[in-house]
Amino acid sequence: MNYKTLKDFPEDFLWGASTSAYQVEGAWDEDGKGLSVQDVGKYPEGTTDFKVASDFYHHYKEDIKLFAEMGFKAFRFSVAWTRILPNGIGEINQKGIDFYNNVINELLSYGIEPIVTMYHFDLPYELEKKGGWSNRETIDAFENYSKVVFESFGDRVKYFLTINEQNMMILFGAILGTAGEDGEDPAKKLYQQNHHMLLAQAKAMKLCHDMCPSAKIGPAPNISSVYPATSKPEDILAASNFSSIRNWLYLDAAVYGRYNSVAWSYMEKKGCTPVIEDGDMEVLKAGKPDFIAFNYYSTMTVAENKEEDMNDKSKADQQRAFAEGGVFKAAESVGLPKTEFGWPIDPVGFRNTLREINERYDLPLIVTENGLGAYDKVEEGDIIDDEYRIDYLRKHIEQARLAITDGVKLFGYCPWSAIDLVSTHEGCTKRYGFVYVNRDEFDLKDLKRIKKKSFYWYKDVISSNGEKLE
Ligand code: BGP
Repeated sequence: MNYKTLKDFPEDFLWGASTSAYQVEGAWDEDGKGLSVQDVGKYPEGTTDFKVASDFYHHYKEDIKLFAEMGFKAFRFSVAWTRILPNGIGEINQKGIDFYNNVINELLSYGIEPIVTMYHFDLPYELEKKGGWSNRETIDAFENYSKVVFESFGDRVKYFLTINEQNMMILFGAILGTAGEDGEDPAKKLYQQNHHMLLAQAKAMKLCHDMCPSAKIGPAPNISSVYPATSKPEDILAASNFSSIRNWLYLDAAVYGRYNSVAWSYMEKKGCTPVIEDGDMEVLKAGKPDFIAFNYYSTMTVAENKEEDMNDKSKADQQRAFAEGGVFKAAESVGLPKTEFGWPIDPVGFRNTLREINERYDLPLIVTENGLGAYDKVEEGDIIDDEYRIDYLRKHIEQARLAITDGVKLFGYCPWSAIDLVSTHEGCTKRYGFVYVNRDEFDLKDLKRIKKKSFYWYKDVISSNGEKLE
């Protein structure tokens, strides 16, 4: 739909950007921090580990100053569970609490709203050794950890996110380093883990409402509209299958406290339905989100897959679909350009996705990731001309405004990432930030911060409340 006049971004719109603890902090074993699954993982050849990352742990003041200079209204970051509970459960590490208190207080001193993700791919290794999310005790461990988070930070934090991209951990855990040491688990185990995470999330949402009545909480999955490769009814059905399995399984459970019926039938077909114990569904229903946070990078395109044994995940990741026998298979998108890393670029798909979520759930929405991974170059005079990133973000912000005009209750936009950090599986030279961090995969150099062209551009976007995009 075209409009003659567009609605404005709301006046208190949360312009900001995002990071996650293990991808940005470094200080992997400092000040009492315990090991997470990311610290013991195997890293793809040619890519760095997460030991130093962007060293935000030691640079947070300098970095937050840069965020303030850009005019951020919000900063979305995650708490490393192992920094405050080194073993996942048990003794609290005061130094970890102190670090996040410092970060939160520093943000607030500039009037930047902290948006806190409680768990972003970094399960404590001590819990993983006891079975990780396959073990029901991890639900209690997460509830206990949530309690510590709410007790420690709930007096100042108004927005909490439960679990980052639970859907991606279930679909691509081996790639994201969250699947444990033996690589990908069988589907039966994965969907049991999924059930446990859903319960943990529901308990945390309930606890947040009980303990911090003025705070709001929501899930943070990766959501992408799924397109059929053609208008053939069979392709449309395949797209609906994949969307239920990839998107709605997670949001239906978070918002309505029930399993999506197509996703459930898929699990039945594969023989991987989870064991649901007495009282579980009541727990799911009792946890209600105040809003939906979601990460959007691109849409997915799929086609009918008639062959039962046509399963292929070899080229798949967060934004590249795969093939499931008799359910769907990845197809080429029509006419969409791709990033250097092969992810389709689809700003209109962003509007589609916003509208779809709005129609299904009718809740306020915040975008907690969106962005372009690229090999940035530093030219003479410390110039980083990342016009391609500006172009990507500009087109997505334009579509966000159209979605607001469509009636979507969007209250914030936090692209990925505030500063350069280490990608989940493609190293630190796949950069996303507004601020360049001077390091290579294996040469830490001086970790100097350099403002990219997009830094100045985003500053203008924010100060004009989304009016000035050129
Ligand atoms: C999301 C994750 C982030 C982030 C981003 C970019 O899936 O929530 O942690 O890294 O994708 O992906 P990548 O790092 O694989 O390029």
